[in-house]
Amino acid sequence: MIDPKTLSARFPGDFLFGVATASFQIEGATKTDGRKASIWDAFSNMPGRVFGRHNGDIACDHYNRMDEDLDLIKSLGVEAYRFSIAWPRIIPEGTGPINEKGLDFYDRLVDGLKARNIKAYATLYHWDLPLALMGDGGWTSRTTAYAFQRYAKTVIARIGDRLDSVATFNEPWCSVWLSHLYGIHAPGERNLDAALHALHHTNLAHGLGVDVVRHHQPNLPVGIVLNAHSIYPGSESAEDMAAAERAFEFHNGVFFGPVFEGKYPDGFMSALGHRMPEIEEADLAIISQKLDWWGLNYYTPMRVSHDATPNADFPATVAAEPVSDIKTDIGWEVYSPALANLVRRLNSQYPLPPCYITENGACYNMGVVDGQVDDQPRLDYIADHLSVTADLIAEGQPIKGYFAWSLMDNFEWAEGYRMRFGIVHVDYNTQVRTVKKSGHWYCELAAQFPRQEI
Ligand code: IFM
Repeated sequence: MIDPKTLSARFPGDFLFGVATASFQIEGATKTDGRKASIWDAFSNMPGRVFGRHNGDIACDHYNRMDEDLDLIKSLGVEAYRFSIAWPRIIPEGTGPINEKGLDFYDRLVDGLKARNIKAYATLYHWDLPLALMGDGGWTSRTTAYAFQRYAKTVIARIGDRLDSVATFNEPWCSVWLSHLYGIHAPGERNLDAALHALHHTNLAHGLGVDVVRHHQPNLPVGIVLNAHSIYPGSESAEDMAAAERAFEFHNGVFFGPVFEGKYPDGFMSALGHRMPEIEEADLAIISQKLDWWGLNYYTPMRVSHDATPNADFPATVAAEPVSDIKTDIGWEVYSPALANLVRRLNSQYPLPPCYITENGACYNMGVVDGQVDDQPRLDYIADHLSVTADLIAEGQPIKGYFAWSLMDNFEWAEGYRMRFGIVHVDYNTQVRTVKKSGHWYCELAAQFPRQEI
């Protein structure tokens, strides 16, 4: 086991350690204080969409247990808490009236963090789109980007003065491809044209959100959180290598390109540009405004081979076999070198600002035995990926912080509650929280920071 004190010595004294969650995954109270349905409420109530038809109605009941959860975060010794704000609490219909009670909740959350000397890292959109916006087509409609702009302005005007950092979007790859092309996440669409529309309108909404922050809180650092994929070819054949490059454009380039270079990737545009929605003249300038930081969520590599099916849509790839037999309980390959390769490639290809690892962690489902949760494989996973992170920093890669996903077990989207990522165990019957072995280990590490350099 890597000793946390030894590992801590490999990080700069101002490295930031935090824990992360997202609104729909922990809050519950989906009908309380004026909140209305999100696309995830509707999706999880449909048969066949979410394991066991689990839903977010109660989740970790964080809405009602916020103070004790903030105490829990404090007890973990971390410097920052990354959370997301639920749009359907703030503007329950997506457009229309603002719900003061929803804003009050996040006001209390941010004040509670300040009172405990914990930095507040907020995300404006972590997938809980107000259901009413589906009446206009959700993210496939350009109007949703403008609705997001107003929502962002409402949030920033109310709590922006006390945030330490804000991200516009969490993992647009999921809310675009996984939600509109692969049908796994809400709204469960499987249509490339819908996905291409969602792609551009999400990118536009990100840019409009950056505008809002720059205008209303010019000193608030703003960024975006991307689950960039570390992509490997299934073999060294020329066909598979080319497939991996196409996959890089499709899974990474369509976000990194517009946001950091002001353009969609060439190969992607040659193949699919004619099916994109209208890209108005100013759009790419809005999308590519300079950011203060970007967030990387990394869990597992992606391996692809060439798809020889005639007329297969770009990127024309199929999944290739993992190289490692080591998998977490959700079936994701554990392979930390992919994190290093990814960070190096992204920094060499794009002019990126400093990076925070805004999510990293592992799914292991062991429970409480005699008051303890022995989740050694999660501890090893986190230690291993932090060790890679320390090496990256040593070679000069600008990584400023790390947030463990997740503070506590929670609603794991299409997997419901059966898949657990927390460093704190949640008993969903009693709502008792139990810090796992990985949580105790992470606490020992995080408590060393910020370190006074002598
Ligand atoms: O639970 C999710 C989170 O909402 C976004 N990133 C990946 C996590 C694990 O799947």
